[in-house]
Amino acid sequence: MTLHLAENVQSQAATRTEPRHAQLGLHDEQVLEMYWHMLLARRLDERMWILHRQHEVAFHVSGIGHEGCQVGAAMAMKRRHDYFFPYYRDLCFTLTLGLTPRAMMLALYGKQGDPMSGGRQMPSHYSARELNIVSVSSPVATQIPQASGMGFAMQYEKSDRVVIVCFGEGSTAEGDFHEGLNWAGIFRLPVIFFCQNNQYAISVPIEREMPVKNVADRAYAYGMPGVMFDGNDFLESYSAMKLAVERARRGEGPSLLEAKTYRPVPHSSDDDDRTYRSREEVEFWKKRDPILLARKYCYEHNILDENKNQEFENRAREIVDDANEFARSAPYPPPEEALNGVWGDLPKF
Ligand SMILES: Cc1ncc(C[n+]2csc(CCOP(=O)(O)OP(=O)(O)O)c2C)c(N)n1
Ligand SMILES: [Mg+2]
Repeated sequence: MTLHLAENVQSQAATRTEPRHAQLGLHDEQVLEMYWHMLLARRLDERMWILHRQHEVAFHVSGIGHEGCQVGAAMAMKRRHDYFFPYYRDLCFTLTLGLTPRAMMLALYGKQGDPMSGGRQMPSHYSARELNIVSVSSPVATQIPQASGMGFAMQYEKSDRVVIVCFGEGSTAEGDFHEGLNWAGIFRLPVIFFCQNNQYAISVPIEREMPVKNVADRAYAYGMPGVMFDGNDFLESYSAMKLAVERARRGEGPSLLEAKTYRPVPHSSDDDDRTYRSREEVEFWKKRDPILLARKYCYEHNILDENKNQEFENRAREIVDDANEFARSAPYPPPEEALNGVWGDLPKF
C-alpha cells in the first residue's frame, strides 16, 4: 500500500488546533535545532561550492535543497545508537547526526586529519565510526544491501537498533536496491529505506529512470509500506520517519520512504545542469526552498524572529570560517602512508 503522508496528516490536523510540531511531540527548541542544522548545512555547502570555483578543492557534491527531508529524518532517529548508511548528498543528515564542519572540510580538502579516510576518499563520502555512520562507497546503491545486512545483524542480536539507508531515486534502478529490499521484506528487518527523490539522476529525468510514477509504489513488491511525502517540508519528513522508526523498533519490519524534493544546483561541481533542464523549472523549485519554508514556519509560530535568525547567520559564518581555515592550513597526508588502511600487512613491492 502506498500512502501519501500529507493526506493522512491533514485529515488529522483538521480536528486539532495545536501547531504541527506540537502534534508531533516536538518542542519549540527542537524545531529551532532543526532549523539551525539546516541553515548551518546550507552555509557550509555554499562555501564548499565557492572553494571549488576558487580552485581550492577538487570536487563537491551538494546537498542543497535536500536539507528539509534530511534534518527531519535525522531527528527521528536515536543518534549514536541506530545505524546510518548515508549517501553523498547527506551533508545536513550527517551534520545533524553529529559530524563536525571541521571533519567535513578536512575531507573536502583531502587533508591528513580527515577522520573519514585520512584524505583518501572522495569528498562527501561521510562516515564516523563513533556515530555509527557507515562508510559510503561511490557505486550508487551498494549501501542498500549492506544496510539490510546490518538490519539482519540487529535482528539476530535482538537489539532495538534501527538501520536507515539513504539513496536517490535513480539508485532504485540498480539491482542492489531490489535485492536489499527483497531480503529486508522477507525477514522483516528493522531497516528504513529512505529515498530522496530529486527527480534527476545527473542529467536523466525520472521518466527515463523508472516505469512507475513513485518510488514508494515499488514497496508493494517487497511486502512493506511505501510512504511518500513533501521532502521540502521538514516536519513531514520527521513525521514519516518517526512512524517508520517506531514500526521498525516494534519488530514490525521495514518501510520504504520517498521524499519528493529537488536539487536546485548542478549534480556535482563537474556538472552543467543548463544542458538538460530549463531555468524556469529551477526557479520554480527555488521558491519552495526547504529553508525558506522552515523559516516561515518558525516565524509564524514565534519560534524564531529576525534578530535570532541574524544571530544564527553570524554563528554559522563563524563556524564555516573556522572549519575552512582549520582544514586549509592542515597538512596533506604523507605519500608514504598512501596504502595505510588498504592492506593488513603491507606487501613488498
Ligand atoms: C553503479 C553506478 N553507476 C553510475 C554511477 C555514476 N553516478 C553517480 S551519482 C549518479 C546519479 C544517481 O542519481 P540518484 O540516485 O537519483 O541520486 P541523486 O544524485 O540524484 O541524489 C550516477 C549515475 C555510479 N556512481 N555508480
Ligand atoms: Mg536523483
